[in-house]
Amino acid sequence: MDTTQYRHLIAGRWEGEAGTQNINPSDTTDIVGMTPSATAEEIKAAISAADDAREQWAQATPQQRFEVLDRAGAEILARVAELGTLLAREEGKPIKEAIGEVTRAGQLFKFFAGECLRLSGEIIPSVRPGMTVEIVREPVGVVGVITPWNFPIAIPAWKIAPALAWGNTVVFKPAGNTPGCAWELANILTRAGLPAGVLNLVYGSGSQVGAAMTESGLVNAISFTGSVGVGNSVAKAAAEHGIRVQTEMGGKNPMVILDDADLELAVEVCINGAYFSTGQRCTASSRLIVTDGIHDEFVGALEKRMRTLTVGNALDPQTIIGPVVDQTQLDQDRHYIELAASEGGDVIGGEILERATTGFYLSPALVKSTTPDMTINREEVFGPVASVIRVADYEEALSVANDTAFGLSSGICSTSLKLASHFKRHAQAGMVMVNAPTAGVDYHVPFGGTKASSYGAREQGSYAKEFYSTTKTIYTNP
Ligand code: UN1
Repeated sequence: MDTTQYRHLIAGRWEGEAGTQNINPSDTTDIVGMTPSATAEEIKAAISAADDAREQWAQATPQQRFEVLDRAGAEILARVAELGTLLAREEGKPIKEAIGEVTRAGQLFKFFAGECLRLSGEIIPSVRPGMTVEIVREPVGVVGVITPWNFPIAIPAWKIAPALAWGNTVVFKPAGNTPGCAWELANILTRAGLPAGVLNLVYGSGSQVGAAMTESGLVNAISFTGSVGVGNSVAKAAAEHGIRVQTEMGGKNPMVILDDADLELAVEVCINGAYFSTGQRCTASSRLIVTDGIHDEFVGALEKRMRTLTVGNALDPQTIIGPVVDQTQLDQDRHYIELAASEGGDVIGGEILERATTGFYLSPALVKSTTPDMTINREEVFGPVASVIRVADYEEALSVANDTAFGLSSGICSTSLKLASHFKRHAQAGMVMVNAPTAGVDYHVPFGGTKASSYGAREQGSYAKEFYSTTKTIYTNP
């Protein structure tokens, strides 16, 4: 298969010498592409280009912005199979899920294209005679977009599309593991007619690009998705420089299974939430909290279903669970699995597997008989690993579900309207799922969490304007 030479996109020009290999985690002999790493000058040039393009894009008409985003969405949707193959190849997401993610990216561009036409303000009578007050929304300015490898096209889409829709310019720093999707996206937006400098793409070290963004004096907002450690340091640096910031970080998402749950549905919900996308989702269900009466039957059925999950090459249509993204992540997954066993958990699966091609294959792991204080129930693994906590009743389930530093997504499987309704109100999370997996969200509604999971305004849907625009209040005395 092809090896693509990626380049930075700075002020409309493709630049940089390709240096690092982009390796296929399903087959480490397959080099997907070669990625450059930005020098300090290149990062500076990208930020300046975004600053230079600010005024032009801020003044573009809603129609001009709509057309660019709509065309980009159309191209993504027309190429879902091809882009899905690239995504599967560079990230290891099984092809069907990869195509699903690319489709979501196309839909996000279409949604935010529509948002360009829905920009509105308010006119309010002043408390002073004769005076009128207008409240209008304006772009924030230059937005730094820092994205992770686990959703290499959907997350860039849900940050870049609203940034552009509300008239901002962008400096985009994608994750090192997934440069290919970022490269395609930058090409698509360029072909869609985005003026030079409105989107700038730089590859390189996260800490170097992040520091350049916060210290440049030209970046007005940063949207970050990634680990808790990096997210918190980005937020801190942004605050020190008066930069608006939004961070989406980890999860330790609970899925509560009550005695009255539909067993078959609960098993499917947990299989999907815990293991799809190889568990590499901040929304993954990693703590399965199960009440006493259904515990044994549920765990037995889940184990049986786990054994049917085919682990293999992401490009093989039979694969349900792809490889882990790289060796570092595989080591982290194995570390947590071993730690869970040493702390008294009963581990099923979680073994390194060999396949026809050399890759980072790990069988899904279930850690039974755990207690809420074990490390496996406190820290995010970010792999195909879930644990089971047995509880007496709904009250205990709710309290265990909320007993975490995180608060992204929280789920319950129950046929009781009363208990599910109580859970919806009392789950400490930004998103609550009833009889549905904690992961896998719609593209047109707010996304984000509470506690250590998220900081700043929500992403996605119309609510994204709270981050990507700012209000101006205008008083007129005619
Ligand atoms: C989803 O569950 O559909 O990094 C999306 C993540 C999240 C996205 C999850 N920001 O896993």
